[in-house]
Amino acid sequence: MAVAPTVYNGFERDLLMIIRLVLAAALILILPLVSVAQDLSKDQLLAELTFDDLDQHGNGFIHLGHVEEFRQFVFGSMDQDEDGHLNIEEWVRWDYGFRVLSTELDRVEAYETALKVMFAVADRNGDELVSETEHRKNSLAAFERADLNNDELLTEDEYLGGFTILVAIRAALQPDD
Ligand SMILES: [Ca+2]
Ligand SMILES: [Ca+2]
Ligand SMILES: [Ca+2]
Repeated sequence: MAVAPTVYNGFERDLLMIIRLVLAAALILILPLVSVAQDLSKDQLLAELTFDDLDQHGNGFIHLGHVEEFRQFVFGSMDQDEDGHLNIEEWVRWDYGFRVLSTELDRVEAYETALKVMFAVADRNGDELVSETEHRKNSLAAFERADLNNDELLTEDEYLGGFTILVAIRAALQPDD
């Protein structure tokens, strides 16, 4: 079976992971620990950070091409054993910085549950693996759902408000009350 080539090597993967963790840690240190759930929360900031990563030209819009490029990077980075599929362990273990945040907010269980639900959604054929094709379809579906005016661009509002993967993670980080 052909395994999709990945342009990122292990070092780059690790580096990205480290950068994420450092950024997340920096956010946690900078912001006051009180009133995390209110007003401009850390997860909001982290979400905006992902938008800025995707908005490569800094013009306030994300193209599907940007999302696909980033998705390929994420897939390669998640697929630790490089077998071309994501299993649930690889899926849950991967972190963009939100795990650090979930620990900080004492929401690890909710965060992991959200990830497992997303895995089940992405695994369309139910073989307990997410193939690259499934991963791509999942990402495309999230893009289309978020693109409220169907102009094939996501504004920051569309992305933060409607990109399912992000919305689910952020919801999991909110306190129950
Ligand atoms: Ca794998
Ligand atoms: Ca599958
Ligand atoms: Ca749009």
